[in-house]
Amino acid sequence: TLDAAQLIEKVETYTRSGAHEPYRIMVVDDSRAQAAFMESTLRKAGMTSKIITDPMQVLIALDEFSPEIIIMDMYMPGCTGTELAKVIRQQDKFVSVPIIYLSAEDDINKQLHAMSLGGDDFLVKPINPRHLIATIHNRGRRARTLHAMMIRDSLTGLYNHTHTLNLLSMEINKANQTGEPLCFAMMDIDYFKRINDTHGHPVGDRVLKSMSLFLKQRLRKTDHIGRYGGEEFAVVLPNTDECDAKNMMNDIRERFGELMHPTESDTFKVTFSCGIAAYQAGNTQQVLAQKADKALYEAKHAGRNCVKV
Ligand code: GH3
Ligand code: MG
Ligand code: MG
Ligand code: MG
Repeated sequence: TLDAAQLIEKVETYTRSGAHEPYRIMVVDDSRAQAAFMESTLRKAGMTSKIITDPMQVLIALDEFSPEIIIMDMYMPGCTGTELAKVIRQQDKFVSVPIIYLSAEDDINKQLHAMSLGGDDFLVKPINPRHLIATIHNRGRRARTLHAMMIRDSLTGLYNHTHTLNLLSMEINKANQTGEPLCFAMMDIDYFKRINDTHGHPVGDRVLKSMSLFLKQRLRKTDHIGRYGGEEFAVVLPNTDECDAKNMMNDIRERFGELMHPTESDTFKVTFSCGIAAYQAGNTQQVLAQKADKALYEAKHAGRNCVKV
């Protein structure tokens, strides 16, 4: 039998992947010469860039590229950088993305005005490449830390409720494009209140950690694992049909049930129940979550420690 304590040791080291991925920078500038300079400067610094010379393309590019930082020219045909910043800030998911103005505008009043309308920095052209890269590094590091905190649950390091649903909605869009199957599974630990009551809250917390690490180890890199509520977990399973999802979750359920969870003086076992919803064309993320919740309810009523579709 496996020891849950050994699992928990590793939970800390299992945190965010992608911490060293290159920054994704979107550059909005109508000047092709400036765009080319930016592209090569960012590439030399090991960053990934998306150059937009037509401001009308910004909104589409935002969704596709999902930048971590936006570098914005001030004067472009058809609109100004501040107008674009305003539109970008209206979208929830881009509220916290740093916007750095890079413009030849040297009037301090205009610079401050631009910053008051949603900009984070104002750099003046021509810019020393090292100055530019240092600014991006500082902004990027902080933006990444904040973003990681916003989307994760602090006890387990899994995605939080909101982000799990965002990922589900993203995978629904993908499934619509590719025609691949998609499943959403919800899990709830059985008699968890009794575990807390018998062994204490800290032991309950350790069970939650071992469950989350267990899921991370057993599921694929492409699956998204979330802590959906107190002792509820949810997983988004792309490219997985109902039958595969059921087999996968049943296997995980059985193996998790074999883990020995330690107390100061003893060990005990824990099980969970699981409900699975298979995506059908037209299902929204709310509908899919409701279907999984209903299946989970059936699993509980069937006596717990089982998987229902
Ligand atoms: P069932 O088999 O029907 O799911 O029963 P249950 O006892 O698991 O369900 P119930 O919803 O009654 O209890 C859930 C408990 O989970 C109650 C709450 O105190 C506990 N809980 C919620 N969040 C945490 C947490 O972060 N840590 C710990 N230790 N306990 C938590
Ligand atoms: Mg310009
Ligand atoms: Mg519950
Ligand atoms: Mg429960």
